[in-house]
Amino acid sequence: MVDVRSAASAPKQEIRLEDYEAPAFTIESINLIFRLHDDYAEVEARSLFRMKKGAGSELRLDGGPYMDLLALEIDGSPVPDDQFVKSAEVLQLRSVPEKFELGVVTRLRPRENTRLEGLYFSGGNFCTQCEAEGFRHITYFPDRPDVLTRYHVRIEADTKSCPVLLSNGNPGQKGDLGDGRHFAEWNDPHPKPSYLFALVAGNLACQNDSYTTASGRQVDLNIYVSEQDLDKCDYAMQSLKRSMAWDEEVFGLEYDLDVYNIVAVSDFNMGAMENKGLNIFNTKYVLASPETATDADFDHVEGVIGHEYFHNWTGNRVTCRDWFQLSLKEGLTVFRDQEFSSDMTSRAVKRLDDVRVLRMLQFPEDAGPLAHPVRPEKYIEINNFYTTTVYNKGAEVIRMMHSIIGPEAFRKGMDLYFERHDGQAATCEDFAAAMEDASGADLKQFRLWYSQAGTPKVTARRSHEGRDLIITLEQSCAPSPGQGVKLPYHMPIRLGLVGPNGGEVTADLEGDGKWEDGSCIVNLRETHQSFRFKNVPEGTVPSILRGFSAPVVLDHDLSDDELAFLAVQDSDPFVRWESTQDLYSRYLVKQVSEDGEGHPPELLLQVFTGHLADKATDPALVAELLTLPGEIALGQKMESLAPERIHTARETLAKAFADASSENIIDLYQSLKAAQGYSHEQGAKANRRLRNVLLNYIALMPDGEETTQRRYAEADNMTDCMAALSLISHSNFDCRDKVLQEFYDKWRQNDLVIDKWFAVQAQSKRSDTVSKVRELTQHEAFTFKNPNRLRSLISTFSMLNQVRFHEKNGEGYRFLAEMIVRVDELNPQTAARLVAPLGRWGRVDEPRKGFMKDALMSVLKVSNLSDDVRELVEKSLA
Ligand code: B3K
Ligand code: ZN
Repeated sequence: MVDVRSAASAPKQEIRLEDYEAPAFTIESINLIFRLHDDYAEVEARSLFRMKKGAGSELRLDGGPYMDLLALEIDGSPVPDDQFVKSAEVLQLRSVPEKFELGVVTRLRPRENTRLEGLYFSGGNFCTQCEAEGFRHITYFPDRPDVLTRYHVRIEADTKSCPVLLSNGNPGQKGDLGDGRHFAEWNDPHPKPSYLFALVAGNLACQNDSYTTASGRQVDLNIYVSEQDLDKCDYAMQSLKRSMAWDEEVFGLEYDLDVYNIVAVSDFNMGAMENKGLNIFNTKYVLASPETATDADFDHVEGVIGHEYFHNWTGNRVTCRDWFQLSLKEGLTVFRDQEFSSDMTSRAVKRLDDVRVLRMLQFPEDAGPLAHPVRPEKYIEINNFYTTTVYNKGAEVIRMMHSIIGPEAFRKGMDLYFERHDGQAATCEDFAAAMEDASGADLKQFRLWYSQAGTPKVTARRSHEGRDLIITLEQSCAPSPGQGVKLPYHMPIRLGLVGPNGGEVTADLEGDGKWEDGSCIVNLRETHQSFRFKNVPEGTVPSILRGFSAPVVLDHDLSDDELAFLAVQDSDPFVRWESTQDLYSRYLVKQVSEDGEGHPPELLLQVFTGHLADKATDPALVAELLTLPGEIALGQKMESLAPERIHTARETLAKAFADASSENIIDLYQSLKAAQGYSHEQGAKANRRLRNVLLNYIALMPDGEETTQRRYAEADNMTDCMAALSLISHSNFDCRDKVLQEFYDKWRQNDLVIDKWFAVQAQSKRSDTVSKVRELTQHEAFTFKNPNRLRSLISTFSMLNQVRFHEKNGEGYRFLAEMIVRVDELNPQTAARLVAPLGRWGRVDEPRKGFMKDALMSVLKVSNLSDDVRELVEKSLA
């Protein structure tokens, strides 16, 4: 095993936004020749450089420690040794002409590349990952997003082992080279930064289709996968076509090449990569069949296919000037994929899912030692900034602009942004300016969302004057690392007024805001600001933060009865859900702090049974209304985390609901049984979602084991199978071990399903989980080399299983620390992604706090730690 860290050099220096300097050279074009061999690859790069006016004649190129430099030439002549200096990361040429062709030949070892960045080997195929700084591990080059050039690529490889040769752009010549080798050429007419370069060579099967764009251009669509997965690409292909049509319809954006290629590989650090014309995907987000993928998996495939496709405009045609601007493409593209999925499925349920993810992952990041603004100001390792703040909070920032200026102005703003910046590397400021210019709105204060970290808190209080209702909003934001004092944000708060009979009330507003589709969007800009609604009927209840219109923590003064009223009556699905959750949470938090065991109040049971009987609402939403707040969400509502007590209180309430409503639950469960067998239609998916939520309660009833086991045995799709398996995995049912073993034996050939098998055990609430998870790292199917496998066991355990990760003896923390060190030897990027849960020590009491810090310290003591892990561990301890 090669320890990738031993090749690394001195620790990297911090990079700062304020130090940005434009590049000194432009590059007209690059010709790349890849000569791929079984055990090495040779890369010849010829680029036409042109010095910018006033720039010095020194040329600095980025490089990496894992490649050999075989040749360096200027205009065809070797550069003498005394004319350049090469360190592990930089190649510096002392003096170059104003215009010249730079020739660089490097030798790489893709098979030894376990970091999965640059050129590597996965499942028998060569593939690349260049974002953010992987191209420098292929050749010496100005590897920065503001250097755009035209790529011509030629790939030469063995005909038998690599029949498929792909790169960006449109296909060019191909042919035989003799000696069992062949070649293919690719030309990308669109100038692009190096992070969008891609290459794939291997033995892959292909599903083809085609799409005709609005202006009549025919595009060949290809999805490349390994032969045995060819039957699982239909959904990805349909999703791609839906994405293409959606972007034309909603944003007037068409695809711009003759081919769109997608390749699925099993070893991948993230979900997927938007390389121009050649997306490379984690198999997890391409392959889906009802037998092997859950409904949620199908949704993720559609979302990620959409996301990468939408990057073609937001990311590729307009790219980022520097990596501090990452949210320019990621926040915007997440917003676009969320909107796409909302249009394809249920907008209400999609919003709940997105808010849940934001709260579960981004809020803790924003409240902890790794908090950073949507546009960070400094970093050591940029890969550590592909965070939920940059992505998901970044998307919320775009969504707020959309709310403030309205959908029409937003579309105009997008048009203007493309008109101004197509073909350029832009900044978040450019985007905000386009929105401002298109709408006439003043977004000066709004820009604080880009520069200030932390989740603001908004307090809403009511008062009455005669028949007028006055809502006073107050905002604050706690300090975060490097930011002691925060200025007030400009945030759109969407409000509604629900009259005593449940109808929407529209009242004249005194204050900064406007009514739109039954809701009023008010602009909160001050620390303390009031909004007067005139002449409001008595008994009207305000519905605040409809659609979760701003990423804040809301504190309101609604009574339990008012929450129960909104839970049933509000026209806004988000507030219905939120009110229900608030009601359940209030009770649970009280139970935890008082260690209470009493029966839940009648009001809670009424709300629960009311939702059970609701036939007018989408069953997928009803499923959410019947789901208790998760343990992590409950933990966030407490000063100091009490993991076991939260777990017990939640289980106790679930059992009380199950006991009190057993008949209704069973009746509804039976009535939802699919008459016609499996279908992937929205209605069928919604019914499955509801049915599986009900199964959670049924599992707690006297015949729970039998029903759950039957559900497992009769499942004709992976959604139902996993719902039952997850309950079995939590349980002490006699069948538990046998069922888990059977599942493994049945699916051992399918990596993505085996990932689920690991995850379902990592999530188990049983008291033996930590030791089981540790044991599973010794299982024949476990490997430290595959990021999906690592995430399914280690991240699932440490990020989703609150009660077991925070085991009082500190075993969960020590286990995670050991894993971080093990993974770092092979793959620093993935290792760094494991660190965050250990940084949450501020949330727990002793002895946990001490154990968490000890675990972090133990990582820091390891010699040769990667910059990736070191940066996050040091920050986590600060
Ligand atoms: N842009 C890539 C992420 C690259 C991560 C590099 N560490 C995928 C995406 O967001 O679409
Ligand atoms: Zn993205």
